[in-house]
Amino acid sequence: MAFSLPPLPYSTTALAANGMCQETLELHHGKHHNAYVTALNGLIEAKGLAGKSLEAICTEAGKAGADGLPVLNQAGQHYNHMLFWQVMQPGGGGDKLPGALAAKIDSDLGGLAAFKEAFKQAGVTQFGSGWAWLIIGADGKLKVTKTPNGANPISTGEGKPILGVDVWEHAYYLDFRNVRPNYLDNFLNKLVNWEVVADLIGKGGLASGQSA
Ligand code: MN3
Repeated sequence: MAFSLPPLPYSTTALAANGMCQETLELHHGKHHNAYVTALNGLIEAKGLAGKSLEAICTEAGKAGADGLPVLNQAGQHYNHMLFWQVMQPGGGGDKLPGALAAKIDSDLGGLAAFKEAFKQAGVTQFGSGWAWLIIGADGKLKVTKTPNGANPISTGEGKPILGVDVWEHAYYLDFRNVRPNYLDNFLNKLVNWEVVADLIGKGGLASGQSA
């Protein structure tokens, strides 16, 4: 058994009118994400990962600290990118959220505008490479957080991510050059698939369905 690169849920040209061009998606999905999958598969035998779920591998690698980093870098990035592709759509973003999601953001995070600002700030202030997240915390409440490099809220034990944005430079440099805040504004206002995010609350996060 091995991990595999799932196809994008839309074509590589589908997001071009919304700030993510064909070249970005071809490189980011076909090269970067694929390289994480290939490297992770190369670690399965050596690290005794056979038969484990992707989520279990992320959790165990996170608990192992520095010793777990070689696995976490690849397993985390595989998980993170699978979620990232799922939570975008052509013509997404904006302020029309499914009612249950909007209500939970209101009660847990003080409203959509406050959430968007917190999420953007998490992405802007993640120094170097990493991710900004909306997660379901251990107390069942929504929370905004961020992680460096290939880590994620599963590996840190913070909770289950339902929305994530990649702030590695490879995610935005072709479309927004060095201006990460504009990439994050664009993500929130033109790309997020709120229906998928709302669905992931009900499911308790993304179930990768993949095991080594
Ligand atoms: Mn990436």
